[in-house]
Amino acid sequence: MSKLFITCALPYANGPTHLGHLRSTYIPADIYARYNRMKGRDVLFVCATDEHGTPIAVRAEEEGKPPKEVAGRYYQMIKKDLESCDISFDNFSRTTDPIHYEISQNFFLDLYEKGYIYEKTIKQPYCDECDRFLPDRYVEGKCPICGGEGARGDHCEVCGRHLDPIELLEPSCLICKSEPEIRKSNQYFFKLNQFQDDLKEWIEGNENLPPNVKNYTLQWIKEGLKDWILTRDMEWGIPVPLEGAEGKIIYVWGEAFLGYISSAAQWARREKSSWRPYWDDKTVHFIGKDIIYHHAIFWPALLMAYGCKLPYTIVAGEYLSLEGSKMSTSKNWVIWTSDFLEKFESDILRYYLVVNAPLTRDTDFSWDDFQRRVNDELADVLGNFLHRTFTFTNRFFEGKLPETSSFDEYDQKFKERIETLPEVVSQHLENFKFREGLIEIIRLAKYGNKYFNDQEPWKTVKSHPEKAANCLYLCNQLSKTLAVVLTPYLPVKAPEIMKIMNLKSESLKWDDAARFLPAGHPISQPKPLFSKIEDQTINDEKDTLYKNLEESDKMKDQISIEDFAKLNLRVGKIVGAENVKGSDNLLKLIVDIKDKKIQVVAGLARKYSPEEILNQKVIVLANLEPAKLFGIKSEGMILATQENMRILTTEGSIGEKIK
Ligand code: B3M
Ligand code: ZN
Repeated sequence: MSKLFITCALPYANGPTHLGHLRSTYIPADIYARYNRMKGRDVLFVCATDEHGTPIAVRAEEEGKPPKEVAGRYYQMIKKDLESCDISFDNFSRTTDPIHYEISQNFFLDLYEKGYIYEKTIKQPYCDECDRFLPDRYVEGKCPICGGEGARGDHCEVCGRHLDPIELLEPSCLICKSEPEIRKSNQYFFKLNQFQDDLKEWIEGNENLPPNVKNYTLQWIKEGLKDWILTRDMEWGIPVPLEGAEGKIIYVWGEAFLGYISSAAQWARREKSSWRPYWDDKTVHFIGKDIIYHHAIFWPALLMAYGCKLPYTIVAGEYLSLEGSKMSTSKNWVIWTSDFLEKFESDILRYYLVVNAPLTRDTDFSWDDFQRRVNDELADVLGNFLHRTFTFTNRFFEGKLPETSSFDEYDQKFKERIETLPEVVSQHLENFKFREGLIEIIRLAKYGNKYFNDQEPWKTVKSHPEKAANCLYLCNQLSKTLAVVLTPYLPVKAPEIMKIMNLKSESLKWDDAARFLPAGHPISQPKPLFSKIEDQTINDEKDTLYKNLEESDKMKDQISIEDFAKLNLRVGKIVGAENVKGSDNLLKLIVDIKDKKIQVVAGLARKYSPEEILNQKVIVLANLEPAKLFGIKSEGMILATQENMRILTTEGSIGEKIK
């Protein structure tokens, strides 16, 4: 029996899951796992929470609790979220499990001994105030490559690249906001550069990799791969297993991948089995598109160094927005899994998130569209077809599949479509085209409704009973086929259909889908399978969503009149202006505000030359806490528009206060 190792990206244990996670990663992976099990393949489907790294350390620091305790709380939450969405993991572990430490340290040691890891002294941001190095997300700034704002140490959200914290422009310490200094520290590097050609070859020559993964990755490889720093000066993490490396831990991305293996190893220990044959047969990683870089560059390179088989493919789900705007957990513009599943059944969520758009495209969750699809497609098309078939069978054929007589052309065509459906859906699922498979299923259910209408069994049952019998026989067949091929998508509803049809869901394999039931097979009285969602329900959800946003906006954006009064805004005249050496962006300005002159370092150099800005009357915030920019003291802020950097000028007189 062929084996299959399926993984989902390990969620960070620093927050619960939301619909974006489900859509990009967990639901598609689960459909794939369930489908393959039904195909008779031996599937090992694993995941874990990713419990190291700065997001968790920062969170724990904020809460004043040990990181492991914080992570443990989120582990429970995430596990529950995923279970209530029927994600059928064989194991869901934690990267703080001892087995993960052991596997990660051994992996690191192996690479070190093979000469793929070397030591080097490097410069790193260090916060004097906080008295520590600032790894990764402890430092914030602008992306040095695309200029994107709010890049966090090791990663730019805007261009998706992996960064070195030291390259960040305008860096600041996440905890105390001061500008870090640069200090030397000894770290361990992985010889990533050495794998550049092999990676390129693997990616170019791998026809299983989807285009989004291929394209991004090749573009990054073209820019050239630098060796990758694999350790950090940090307390929270897996200690570097080398002498003289006290106080250093393995970078979270240097061990998180091993979570796939350690979760499988935990499973193997429990099941008295072995995970390796699964890995060696075929491995498929499901991830979100933001971590393509890590999975298509770092991970394969690490595997090459270790001497292990590379994954068969990497499926990267694109993003989900909410009501047309980017999701944001900080603005509460998000739908949490647990909130959603308190009110709606998991299967209708799975349905909507899959049917909405192909996985390889960004898409939007909209409450109205969700209602429309559930009501039109699940209730009116699928639910209605099944319900009328089962009800009719009970009313006119004593709840048994009728005997057939010779089929007319229409019957024959319908029969053929039923017979070919499983193979059509199968082809899509083999190619990770989850939406396409589902659309085929709904399309045939729609056709089933049409066939039922056209055949008018409620009339023919009296005039031509053999015609009505053929119709109901075939409609029941379609119901069975639908139930089987829907099982990976709707793991709760599909067995309910089978129950009405007196079929055992556990024993039904994919290849049974098109096998016809014998005449006489009993069909029970149905209960409605899919109910419609009322307008009121949807309006309530929209209200809640917008109220959440308002509240978080209020908390974030509203200031009191007293807050405003704290701003000492003054009319000032620029009496000195020069470029800051080594910066294309900054001007050093002297601003006269009548009672004194203040020095301001302003990011206006791309817009104004020193000559242009000299003698301009501007509005200046004169009581800003002094800070150092590029080592130069700055005591205020010149007001300017954000996008175009146009200064706000005024006719007021120098020194005048602005209210
Ligand atoms: N923990 C979550 C993310 O960046 C990260 C994935 C690890 S997968 C090995 O989406
Ligand atoms: Zn600091």
